[in-house]
Amino acid sequence: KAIIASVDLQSFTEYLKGCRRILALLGAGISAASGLPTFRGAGGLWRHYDATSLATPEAFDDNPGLVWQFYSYRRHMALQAQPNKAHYALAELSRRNKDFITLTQNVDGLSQRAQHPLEQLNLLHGSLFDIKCTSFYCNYSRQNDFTDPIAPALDIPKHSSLLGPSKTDKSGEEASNSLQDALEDKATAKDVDISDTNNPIPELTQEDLPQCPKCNGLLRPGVVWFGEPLPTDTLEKIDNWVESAPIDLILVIGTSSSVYPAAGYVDVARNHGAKVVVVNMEKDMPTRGKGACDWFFQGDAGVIVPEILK
Ligand code: BJW
Ligand code: ZN
Repeated sequence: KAIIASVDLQSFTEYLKGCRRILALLGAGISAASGLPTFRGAGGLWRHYDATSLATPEAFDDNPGLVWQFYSYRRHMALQAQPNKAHYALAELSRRNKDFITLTQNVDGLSQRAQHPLEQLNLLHGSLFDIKCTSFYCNYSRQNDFTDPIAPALDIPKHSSLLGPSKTDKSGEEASNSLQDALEDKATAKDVDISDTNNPIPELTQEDLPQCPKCNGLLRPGVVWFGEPLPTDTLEKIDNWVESAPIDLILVIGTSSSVYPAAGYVDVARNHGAKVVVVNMEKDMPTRGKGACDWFFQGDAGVIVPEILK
């Protein structure tokens, strides 16, 4: 249950009224209300694996089949999930205020599906629905590929007794990658128990995995793994925005603020004059602990964010 002290809310909304240049930094916690697991803490396990240990180039080199199954599962879950009131409230704020930009670490596509204006949405860690080739000399990539599963061998329902038959099980039906088709799939996020280890993880070979139409090489998810650079054009765009005038406010929503350079934007904003508001389920946040935030609202972002942006 959300706890909002009315004095805090009042002083925050008073300040917000005078704000023009606002930044939001989003993390996995904003999508928790949509039923998607976070990375750290409870829910940060996929089968026996720590989610962050699979989000590395080394894990993919080592066992692309395993890492693809993890991402195929994440794609499936994200497609079954719906944006929540926090995604919609931020989308609405962006429509009202063209001096507001959002930096999201999330790859789940929920802000986009809440109609967040895209020119004000910066994807720091890529997207589950972008795909790119791993071959050194090949620059193949594609965006907004909602095919689920992305390859027949990655059909999670086939390997899990916990899900009903998927659309692709219907013989003779052509694979489609439209978002609408993916959303019509009947299974729901609740149907999958990620801690369930009864179904062994199948060992897949390269032929089972998504292949590049240009060079037959192995494709990979277009997300940013540890040790990889964030998209340069996105970082430049943010830099230009940050440097162009003082910042009034940064909203830090549902992130452990433990991954850089994303977490560093809190200090960047503060150094450009911003006040800091943190929305998090847990009160022992790094940004909070350092005594460095001006308002802290503890609780579910899905409840708090629409409330404080009203
Ligand atoms: C709720 C809630 C509810 C729950 N309501 N709240 C030392 C110092 C500085 C940097 C480094 C360092 N050592 C290594 C580095 C670099 C490294 C890094 O930061 N490591 C740290 C772990 C220390 N960073 C990188 O490697 C980055 N690249 C880089 O630095 O490149 C440099 C370079 C330059 C030039 C050439 C080459 C390299 C890349 C980082 C990529 C991170 N990728 C991932 C995976 C993305 C794909 C995928 O999704 O699978 O991004 S890891 C994972 O963590 C994911 C997330 O976006 C990211 C952040 O996690 P997030 O969103 O904060 O989630 P959680 O789970 O941590 O927190 C959720 C929060 O929500 C919690 O606080 C809950 O309480 C809260 N919550 N329910 C509100 N209902
Ligand atoms: Zn290729």
